[in-house]
This record gives sequence, structure tokens and C-alpha cells, in this order.
Amino acid sequence: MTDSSLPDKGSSGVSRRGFMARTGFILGAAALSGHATAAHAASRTTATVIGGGEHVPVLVIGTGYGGSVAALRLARAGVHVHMVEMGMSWDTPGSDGKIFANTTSPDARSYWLRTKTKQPLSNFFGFPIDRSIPRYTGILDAEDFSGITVYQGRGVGGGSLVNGGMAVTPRRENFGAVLPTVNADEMYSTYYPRANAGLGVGTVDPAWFDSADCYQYARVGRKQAQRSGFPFVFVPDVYDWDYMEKEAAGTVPKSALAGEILYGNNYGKKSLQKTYLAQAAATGNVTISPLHKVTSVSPASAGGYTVVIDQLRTDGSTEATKTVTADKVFFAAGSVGTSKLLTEFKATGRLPGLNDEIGKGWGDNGNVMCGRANHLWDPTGAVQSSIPCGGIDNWAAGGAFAEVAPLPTGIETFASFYLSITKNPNRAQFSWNAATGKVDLNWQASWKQPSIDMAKTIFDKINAKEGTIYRTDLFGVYKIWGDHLTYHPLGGAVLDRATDNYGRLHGYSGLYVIDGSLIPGNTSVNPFVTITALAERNIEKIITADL
Ligand code: FAE
Repeated sequence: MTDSSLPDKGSSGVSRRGFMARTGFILGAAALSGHATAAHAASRTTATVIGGGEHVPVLVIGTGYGGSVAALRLARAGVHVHMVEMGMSWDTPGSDGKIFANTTSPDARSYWLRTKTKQPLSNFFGFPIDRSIPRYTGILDAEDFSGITVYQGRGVGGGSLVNGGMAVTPRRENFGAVLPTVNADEMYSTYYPRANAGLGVGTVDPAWFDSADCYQYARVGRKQAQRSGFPFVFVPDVYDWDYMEKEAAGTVPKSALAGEILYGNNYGKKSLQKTYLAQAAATGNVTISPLHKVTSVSPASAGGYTVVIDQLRTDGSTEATKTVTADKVFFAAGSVGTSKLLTEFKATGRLPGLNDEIGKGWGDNGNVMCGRANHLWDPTGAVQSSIPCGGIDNWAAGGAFAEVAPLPTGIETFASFYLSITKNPNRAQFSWNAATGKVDLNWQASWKQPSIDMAKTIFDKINAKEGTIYRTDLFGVYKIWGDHLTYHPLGGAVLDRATDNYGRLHGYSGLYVIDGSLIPGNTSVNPFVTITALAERNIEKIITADL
């Protein structure tokens, strides 16, 4: 497959887009032994796309963390798994030779069916920075609900394609509030270690960190946190740290040091394509249909479930509608995706026996962003690694854990930037809107105030100590807080409420939830290690008891 199925930068159309839409995807023979290899080596396409009319033992909706764990473990247990993914396969370079667009120059590849970018940092020096792009099934979805924009990855690998790779296990003492019905001893002895190993988690070499230009911003963050009495902690990541050191040395193509992150990393980051999904493919038991979106699941008359799937074109239109049956269906479409499907299916009579917990318990992991303006003697560096590696832990005292995040603009900004995860208690609910035929989420914009208050327990103190101020130019004109968004949607089909204590949906044998929608709104840190560990726990039980 050549590179021409992806759009030219800034072009209004794309050539051979339909090719990807019609092409199936299997990760066969793709398992990578090293992670430094370019992402385009991570997968291989063949015409194995689901045809319609078939019967499959297990169908998994979505290819993010939960779906990938389910696929790998089921496949290793000898079960054939078909994965259905609404996003693209992300295995083919565009006309610039890269699979993924750079954060500083978004193009059609960057956003899911938008004609204008919706960058989380919408402004710079007060000026709006969003730009027009061709509508395309791009990698980052900025999904708007009335009170919040939820950012999500779209494609084979789900959120692992677009996220910062920060792989954080919650502190043991906080776990009881994260997943109250789960045995913490088992999680910390078995499933967190299993998840960390499967994801390829590692930590920056502290000695290299202390000397690397690309972490000047993090060292400034550390110095200022410590001067105000806050602990600075190194945060593990799935980025290949050896590869990053080579990037800094100039011996390999740059990814983290070229500012790649939000729209994909071309090298270095161990997305699920290179870890769980590659291993799943190596079993020979997993097939994936990209650009296929599940629209209906209902009991089949002969047993099992009828699943209706739209095959999408890269302009978002439907090329074909297919119907298959499956003995078992795993919902792994992410917190928002799974919650929307289940809420709709319950309300519209396709799965009326789901219980009243469906759609409830959704939270934003307390996400809020802010920037600070440093003095001229505290430059944060023109070249910043896009991969954060440290955080400020004020969870116990102030309810906030703040990532010291990069601003990879390529110029010196003297800005420190942070994404805080806070103990925001507010929880929203999804509901079916019959008038619009869509699922609504009742999150209110004002519900971010507790997050702002908790983040201020850190940054007001640092500003007072340093004699500095908040940046007001990153999220609008004179707007300090990035309080309109989340990167970390959680909940909507909460464990032991909408499901049993292992993700089996109440009311329907053979239907499971295995993604972030199981977690009731907050993980106290970045969520994907917990999503992966919980999926490892649940699938082990399901394989033993149900298959
Ligand atoms: P997810 O990974 O979202 O996968 C769901 C998949 O299902 C997606 O590929 C969807 O396209 C697909 N899908 C949805 N609906 C359908 C449908 N109807 N039919 C077929 N397919 C469908 O779910 N977390 C961290 O722990 N550390 C970080 O550093 C971090 N940084 C982030 C940065 C950004 C910009 C973003 C957006 C997220 C970040 N996250 C981070 C969050 C993390 O990626 C997220 O919690 C997980 O990806 C959620 O995993 P799930 O398996 O629940």
C-alpha cells in the first residue's frame, strides 16, 4: 500500500481515501521486537475486513486499552476474536512520508470529521490558533457535549494513539476510592504489574533528565514545586526512553523531540499497535475491521447477539451496512462510546433489560489545565519533549495531582504548563434524546469549579513564592483555566452497578463492558494503567468462568 491514501497537508481533498475504507486490517506478523521502529512497521493490511452475514464467537467493539486486553487474552485462550473499530488503521504514511501529523501543523489527519481544528490550547499570546482542515476520519476526536468537550483517540489503538503515554499506577492508599468493589491486594500484586509489563512502561533515567535540554521545562517545574514545599514525582511512560535519548543525540528521526503527540507519534511511543495488539495478532486469532462503526446490538433469535455495523468512508459517510451475529460482545468503545451505545440501546428497545445504572457515574477525572508565566531567568526551553515525565503530588492535602506538561511550540515561551487531575466530586449522566436521536451528557460547565479550586492549592502557592502570575492567553482572551475539556472520560457503565463485579452487563448473558466506562469518574492519576489492569483482572475471570 502506498502513501497516497492519506491527504496532502492542507489540501481540500484526498486521493485514494476509499482504499483504506475498503481495506481490511489484520495485525498479522506485526509484533515488533523493538519499540524504536517506525509506527508504519507496526501493522499490516490484508483484505480480512468483516463481510457481513457471518457468525463470530466474540466481537469486540473498539480497539483501545480494554478492547486490546480482551482480544489478547481471549485469543491466547484459543478464541477467535473480531474487533470492530470506527477509526482508521493508521499504518500508512501520508504524502509527507509520515503516518501522523505534527502537533504544530495539524492537517486532515488530525481531527475526526471536523472542518476546523479544535486545539485544546485554543490561543497563543491571545490569538486564536485553530485553522481550517479538510473533513476526514482523523485521529483525534474533540466530541462536544453541552458543558464539556471530550477528547478521544480514533483508530486502531484508541486513545493510545494520541495520548501522552503517562502510565501511572494510583497510590495504594487512594485505590479504595477509585474502584471500591475491587480487591486492592490482587490489583497491586497481580494486575497492575501485568498491565505495566504488557504496556511496556518505563521511567526516564534521572541522570539523563538532569542534563537533557528537552526537559528544561520539567526541571523548572520541579524546582518551583519543591521551593513551595510540594513533592515532585517522576511519572512512568510508555515512550521508549532509549529512543528519546537517541533523538536528543540526533542519531534517529525525532518524534517526542519534534513535538509529536496529540495527532500521533511517528516513532518512540509504544502505542497499543506495538504492544497488546501486536501480541494479539501474533496468535493468529484476531482480526480487525477499521472504519467500521457498531450501531446496534440486540438479542438474536437463535441465541447470541445481532450486531449492526456501518462501514465508513473517510468523509464519514456510510459505504455499507453489515449485520453479523456474535455469541459474546465486549463493549470497549471507551467511556463515552460504550455509554452512548448502551444508553441508546436501553432507551430504544434493543437492550431494554439493561438496568437503570446505564449512563450514570460519569466523570472527567477532574481535568483542568493552566499555564504560568515565568521570569526571564527561568526559561523553559525552545525544544521540549512532548512526553511529560513528572508531576506535582498534592492529592492528599489539596486534591490535585498536576502533570508538568510541555508546550512544544519550538520557541522559548517562558511558560510553565500543567494538566491537573483533581478530586472533582461531580458526576454526570448520559440520556437518550428522542427528539435529536442522540445521546446527551448533562455535565455543567460550572462543575469544573472544584477542580480549579484544587489546582489553585498548588499554583497559587507557587505563584506567590515565585512572584509570578498565571498565563491568561492560552484558552482565550484573559482566560486562565482550561476548564472546558477532559482527556480522561471515565464511567457511564460503572463496575458492580451497571455490570457485575467483573463487567458482565446485568440483564444479558454474554454482554460485557471492559473499558474506562467501568471506572466511576476518577482514578486520582492518569487513567490508562488502571483501565488496562482492571481489564486484565476481569478478562481472567471471564475466561475461566464463562468460556
Ligand atoms: P479508548 O482507548 O478510547 O478506545 C475506544 C475505541 O473504541 C476507540 O478507538 C474508538 O474509536 C472506538 N469506538 C468508539 N465507538 C465505537 C463504535 N460505535 N464502533 C466501533 N468502534 C468504536 O477506550 N491517559 C493516561 O493514562 N496517560 C496519558 O498520558 C494520557 N494522555 C491523554 C492525552 C490525550 C490527548 C487524550 C485524548 C487522552 C489521554 N489519556 C491519557 C486518556 C487515555 O487515552 C484513555 O483513558 C484511554 O484511551 C481509554 O481507554 P479505553 O479502552 O476506555
